[in-house]
Amino acid sequence: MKALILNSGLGHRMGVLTSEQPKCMTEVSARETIVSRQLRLLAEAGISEVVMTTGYYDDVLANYCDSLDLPLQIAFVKNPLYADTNYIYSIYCAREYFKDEDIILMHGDLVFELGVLDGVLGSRTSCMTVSSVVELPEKDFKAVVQDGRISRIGIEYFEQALAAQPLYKLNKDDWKIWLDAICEFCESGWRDCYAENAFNEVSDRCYIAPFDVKEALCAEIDTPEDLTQVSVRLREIESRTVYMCFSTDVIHSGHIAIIKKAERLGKLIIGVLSDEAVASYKRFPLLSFEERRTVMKNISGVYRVVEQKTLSYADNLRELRPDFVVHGDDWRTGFQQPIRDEVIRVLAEYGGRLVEFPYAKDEKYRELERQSRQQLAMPDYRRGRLKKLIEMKGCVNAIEAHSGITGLIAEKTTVLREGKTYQFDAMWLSSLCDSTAKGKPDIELVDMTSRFRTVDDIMEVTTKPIIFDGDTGGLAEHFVYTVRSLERMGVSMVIIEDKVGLKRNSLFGTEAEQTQDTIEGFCAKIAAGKKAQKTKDFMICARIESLILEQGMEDALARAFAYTEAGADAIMIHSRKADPSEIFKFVSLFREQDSHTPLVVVPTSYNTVTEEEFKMCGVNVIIYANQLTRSGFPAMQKAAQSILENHRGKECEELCMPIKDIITLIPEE
Ligand code: SPV
Ligand code: MG
Repeated sequence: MKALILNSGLGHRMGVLTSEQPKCMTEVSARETIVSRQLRLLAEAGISEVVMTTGYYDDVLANYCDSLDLPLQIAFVKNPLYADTNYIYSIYCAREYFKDEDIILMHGDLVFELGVLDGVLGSRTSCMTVSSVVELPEKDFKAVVQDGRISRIGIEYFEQALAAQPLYKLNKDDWKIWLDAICEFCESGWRDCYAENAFNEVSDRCYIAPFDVKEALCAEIDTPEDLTQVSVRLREIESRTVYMCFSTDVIHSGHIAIIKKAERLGKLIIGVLSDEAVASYKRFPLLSFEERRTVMKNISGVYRVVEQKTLSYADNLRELRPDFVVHGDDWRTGFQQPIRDEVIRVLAEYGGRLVEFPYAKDEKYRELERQSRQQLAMPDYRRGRLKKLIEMKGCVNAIEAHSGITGLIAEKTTVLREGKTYQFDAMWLSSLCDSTAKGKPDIELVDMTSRFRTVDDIMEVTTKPIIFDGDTGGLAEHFVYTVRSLERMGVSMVIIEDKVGLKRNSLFGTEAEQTQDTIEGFCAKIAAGKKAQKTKDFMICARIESLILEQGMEDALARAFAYTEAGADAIMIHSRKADPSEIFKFVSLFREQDSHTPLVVVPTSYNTVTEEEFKMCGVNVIIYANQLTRSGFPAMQKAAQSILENHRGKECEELCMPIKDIITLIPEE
């Protein structure tokens, strides 16, 4: 598509401003003239060829346009009769430059904002800019609109008319009809009228729709007063800001395309979602916040980058008050919908606007996301992530998983509440649940090979970090092999408990005979494990059974400090009381002497304490150790009973997950 710009006239009403140059070279801002702005916007919109008719000061204008160094090929066509004819004749002079193609036609004294040009260019039909909110001008163009199309254009029409500005997009067929009429006019000696007079003769065959710019800037500059008004509007337009939020760590062409569109609306401020917010709603970011911020800062067209700490835009919008928020239209449904609703509410507080562009659903972008997830599942990526999450969030949670399917539940369960998304941070590979799933008691009977098999099943279908319940760790000589195997597999942490002999589940407490290891013995096991490990990321957590075995707080604390001294990366304090006070007491006494070693709790019996309360008192890892197993098996028992009672499956159906949901939970690769 070519652009035709009409610049043959003098613009004598501009006074001294046009005494040495054509009107289009009048400055409209500190940086731009009318023509330089028109040409820049056309070039940015992807137009590469311009035909410009000239007359007065044609050399000055051509030299000036060349000096702008824009990626445009400009053909200058001088109207030799510029002093005595109107622009209908300038168009006639340029007629040979148009070969069966759509064009953009504009007067050289027209200043419009970008959205107007975008709208005109995006119109499928031929169109002319009009405004339904601007008062009908006495002496300027008006367009008569009938049945959704323009039937007349001229100064003299007031009935059924709208204020109109000479900016057109003309599809080739309409343009040909109009141009033929222009040629006929000029060849019959009608050279001093408007080109629109020729259009009025053929408007029944030449379909031009009105394009309503409403209050957007689209105005001709005829007088110094017009210039003042337009310059003020432009300053206001150029100070507009646009806000977009990005969580992505893989920038692709779809992101660049939407950034380019957003940037056309104003100075683009990008909100980069914090690591914590990304991890909570999507997946752990492959690139840290700092890296993502640097990438965004260096994308051309990005004016400023800020952090967005939550999925909710509200805080940033209230602080920055952008004129526009830009987003893909994908968030109109699904879990992002409440976030969108909130954005609309906050924008309404100060008159901002939401602009949505069609979401790029390209398969190659989905593939990129799939690859990122696969990368997160790889041992080297997965292993270190627990440490990073603890550093990032202060306190993380983990839920039990004992199979591929429970792993998927731990991986995919998401809850959105009050603009925040919640997911589990990690998975706990419980010895109790792994044994129970195999119908065996939790006494270290399920051997390591089988336990590793469970880890493998879970790892194959998930990406989240894994905390492995290592029971007692066995003999120190055996434990070193366990450490290496787990580390190699990509497990993040092993927790071993300070017991020896036949291990029974801790929740039996003193009902079952259990022997606690000596401090020296257990320290030696921790030290051997630490020595065996090959990477910095892997963590060995020492689990203290003193409170379970009623050995008292002092013993628990003495062990905690001895174990950290021996190299433990974290301490798990266990209790089977419903009252959490002994746990709080331990945590507070431990924190008096050690502010950094992560503390792990398993609140199975003291289940009234909230995560926030644990975090406040200094806990770093909260493990929901058996809830999936304990909730799953009764449901299965009920289903089995129902079938036996009813001798058929119908009654049990309502207890069952629909097959469709199973299929979505387990996607085919
Ligand atoms: C497990 O889940 O296997 C544990 C935690 O070790 S507990 O059952 O509370 O001992
Ligand atoms: Mg266990």
